[in-house]
Amino acid sequence: MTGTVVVSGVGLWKPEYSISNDELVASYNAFARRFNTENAAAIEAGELTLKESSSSEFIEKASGIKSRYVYEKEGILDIDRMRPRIPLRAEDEISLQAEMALNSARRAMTAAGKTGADIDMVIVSCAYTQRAYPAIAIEVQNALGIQGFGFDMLVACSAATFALQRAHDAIAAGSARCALVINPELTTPQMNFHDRDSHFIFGDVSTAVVLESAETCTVDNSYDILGTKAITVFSNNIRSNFGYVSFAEDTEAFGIDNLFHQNGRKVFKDVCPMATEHLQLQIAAVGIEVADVKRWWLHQANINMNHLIARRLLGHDATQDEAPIVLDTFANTASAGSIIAFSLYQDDFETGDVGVICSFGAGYSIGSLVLRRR
Ligand code: CO8
Repeated sequence: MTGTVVVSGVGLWKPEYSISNDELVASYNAFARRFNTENAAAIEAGELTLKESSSSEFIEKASGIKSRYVYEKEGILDIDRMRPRIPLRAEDEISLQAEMALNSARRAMTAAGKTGADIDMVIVSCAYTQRAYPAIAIEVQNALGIQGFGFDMLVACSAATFALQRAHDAIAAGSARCALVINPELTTPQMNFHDRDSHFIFGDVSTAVVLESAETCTVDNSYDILGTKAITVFSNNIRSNFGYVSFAEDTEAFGIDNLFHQNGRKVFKDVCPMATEHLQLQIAAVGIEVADVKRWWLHQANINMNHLIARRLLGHDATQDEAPIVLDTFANTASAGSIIAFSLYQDDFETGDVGVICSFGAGYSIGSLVLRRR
């Protein structure tokens, strides 16, 4: 390929159900009350710890989250279950994650004016895939009638930006013509809804982006990719230990220790300066200044993190136009957050306007793309 790689379409799909903080807290507190009553003697003897109440006010103040979309609601709120109830699908049915992926992929393809025949690379990239193989990406490829290749990749919260960089590089190198990058983030099955510290954090969603050579792009609403950057630095502060080796370790594959857990305070302190520095270097690397950037489509984990990072970059508190917040209604959707922000906050972009997509999270991992409206 010669010339620039462009983003020519974005698609967003959200589930039908949403859970408000009040609904989630009512369920958790009913569970905690029952636990405390049933275990009163053990708590009194110091053998078990009393479960404190959760609160909507804490959740909104500490995270900015007011509600979250979820694939299934009743199982999460049922205190005898506290996890989504998802019917098993047969091997000859489309898998749930592929279905979510297709919902957003078709929207991105429509936006880019592409059919399956135009695409030759599919990456499904997210925090978890529901199975190891065949890849969800190959299932999606098959459903869309795409010739070429597909694969899955996992980079937690940076899965989208890292996959966009992979797609960019493949198109730039000529090993792909047009790529579909999809982030079906089905987070709720990996959450511990019994854990007051984290029961409110995540939501389900799927996003997708089409990338191609500028030479083949046929739509007006498209973006030149001016630069991409990905970094990782090892940290144990955000972990999910679920994995196939549990079977051989004789540990409980679905045990509480294997679900998502984190030291949120430490993550906050470590990641904010890393993300700020990453963005400053990235902007400098493409030869522009912070003031040249119209919009920062930041990862959506915590409103206070986004405010802090934006303030350090801009020197003032960011407006919703400068660094839009979508986590109030979506919560943390792992890698999809910055893509949701990009999808919902770009209609006012004019030719030459520059925006930056940036993710930060587990690993640690930070990824970014600088985009200029064509
Ligand atoms: N209700 C009421 N009080 C609470 C609650 C609650 N639900 N939870 C905690 N508290 C209490 C605590 O007990 C504590 O009380 P005390 O002061 O008496 O000890 C007090 O509130 C303060 O607790 P924290 O210090 O923990 O509160 P923070 O202000 O730090 O807020 C946050 C907690 C919101 C978690 C915050 O630290 C945060 O958002 N940090 C950033 C985390 C982050 O970005 N993590 C990235 C995670 S995602 C990722 O990278 C990839 C994962 C992908 C997939 C996941 C699928 C499941």
